[in-house]
Amino acid sequence: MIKRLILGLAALALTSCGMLPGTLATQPTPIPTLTPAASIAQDAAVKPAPALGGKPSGDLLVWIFSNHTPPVRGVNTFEALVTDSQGQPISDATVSFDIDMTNMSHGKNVMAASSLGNGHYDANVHFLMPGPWRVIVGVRRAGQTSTVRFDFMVSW
Ligand SMILES: [Cu+2]
Repeated sequence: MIKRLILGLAALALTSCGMLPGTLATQPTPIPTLTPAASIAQDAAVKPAPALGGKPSGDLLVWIFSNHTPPVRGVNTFEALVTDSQGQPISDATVSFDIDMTNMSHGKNVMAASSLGNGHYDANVHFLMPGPWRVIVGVRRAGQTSTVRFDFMVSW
């Protein structure tokens, strides 16, 4: 019964996008590999896994990692690393992951990330379909919110 319901929801999700899996002809693009700053590379807590890339936002630097490379349809664990411009971890922020497809909208889907300490924050994110997605990482700190966007392909 539960399985039936889940399958029904999946079919509904696909239908609501107006796309069937077979019509997704987009070739997955490689996800940029993180080239960490020397100070960050020395941080043993940083996972050696390939990342979705690192980007500046104001005086912050934000990296995003996934436990799947590339991310896959279904549940993935995303981890953000937030540092200052010198690579020092920022551990007192409130971090969120706002995900959606870039070629269609699946509505608002924002996950609050948990702090792992040493500038790391993680949350499980759920991708309904393969194809082009983006995550907007929100970093709230001292009353100010910075956002950093990463675009990537989700595979089957
Ligand atoms: Cu979709």
